[in-house]
Amino acid sequence: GPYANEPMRHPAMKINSNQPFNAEPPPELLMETFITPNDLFFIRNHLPVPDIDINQHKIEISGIGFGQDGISLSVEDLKTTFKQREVITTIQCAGNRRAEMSQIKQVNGLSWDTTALSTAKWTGVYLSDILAFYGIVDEDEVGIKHCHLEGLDRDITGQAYGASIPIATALDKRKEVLIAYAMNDEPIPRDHGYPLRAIVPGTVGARNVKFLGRIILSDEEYQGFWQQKDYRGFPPNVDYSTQDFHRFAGASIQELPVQSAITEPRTGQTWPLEGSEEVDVMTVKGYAWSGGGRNILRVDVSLDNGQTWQEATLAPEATAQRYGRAWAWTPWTLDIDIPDDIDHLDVVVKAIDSSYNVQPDTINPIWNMRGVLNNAWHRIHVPIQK
Ligand code: MTE
Ligand code: MO
Repeated sequence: GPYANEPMRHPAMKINSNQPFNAEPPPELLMETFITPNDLFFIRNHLPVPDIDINQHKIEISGIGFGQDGISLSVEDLKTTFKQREVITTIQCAGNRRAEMSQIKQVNGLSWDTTALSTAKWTGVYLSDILAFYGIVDEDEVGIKHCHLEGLDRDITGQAYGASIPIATALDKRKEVLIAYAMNDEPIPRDHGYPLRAIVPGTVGARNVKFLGRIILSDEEYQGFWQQKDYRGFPPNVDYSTQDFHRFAGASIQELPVQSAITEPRTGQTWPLEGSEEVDVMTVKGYAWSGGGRNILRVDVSLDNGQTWQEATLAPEATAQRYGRAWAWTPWTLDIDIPDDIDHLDVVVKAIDSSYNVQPDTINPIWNMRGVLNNAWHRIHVPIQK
């Protein structure tokens, strides 16, 4: 069948669906390193993984500005014609933390926990360099509005996975949109887009198109299912019982909102007291991240549902990121003194980004039937064992 030729996967990955393959890494393993090892990078496939011969592969570029026939470039052409660039980005799925949203009211989609995101160093060429080479530098002049990115993975009807990004994002050098051929200094693994992948820093996972086959410049958005019917926000009052619910689909998701989560300890996991120390300490760890390159300014942790807050320590690799181009996440950690005579701790985290955007304190006001964009304060419940 169509899934007979899937790649090998790391046995520690927590599988959300087998065909197509979807899995997230255990949180403790994910947060061990700033850059995620390739075999622990979360996997989100909508379709079987295609098997592409890098020596035969050519990426086609067409549409407005590319004449009747367009052009095609081999991987070798990309490497020899354009300057090599490196970008470290966190890719986050729109459905990260969907499982929590379902606890409020059932939503539809893969039940991701807190780790449908990972970070890698990508090597490739800027899409803006390629477009400039062919004379396309100003979208207003030629009437281009969207840049389509289409994969080579297809469903049984022949429909490919595809998406689009605003042309302003594609043309802006400072957005660093990449056509990548390497992930952490290795050829991109099949699950993550071999041989070529679009990397759109600061933008939702869904637009980081893997197995990239075609780029089309257009005056309209990509017309495929995952651009038009999915990866859009719905208002909280609309659900599948709403008549003609597709009418309420909002704009396609592009840059993501500010996010944070606790990865250690896990909710429900009992914390054993050492007893020998004067004060028992619990080390809490997690990540924060924001879309659009917005830096994380601060991560706040509360033990009393937000009455009082303590400031977490941010990872130096994260705080060293340039202003407005913080594509990678901000790992953080905080040592908490465990008060005497308690049998549990409820820990809450929230982050603030460089636009002073904050996270909503509860899920209710952002609940949506597709379970996307959950960035409410993350809360864990930790039983304390005396
Ligand atoms: N590109 C193709 N061609 N096919 C896909 O199924 N999934 C998208 C995106 N690009 C997808 C794709 C989604 S929804 C996400 S979250 C990311 O890839 C996941 O990237 P990863 O599997 O490398 O983590
Ligand atoms: Mo996704």
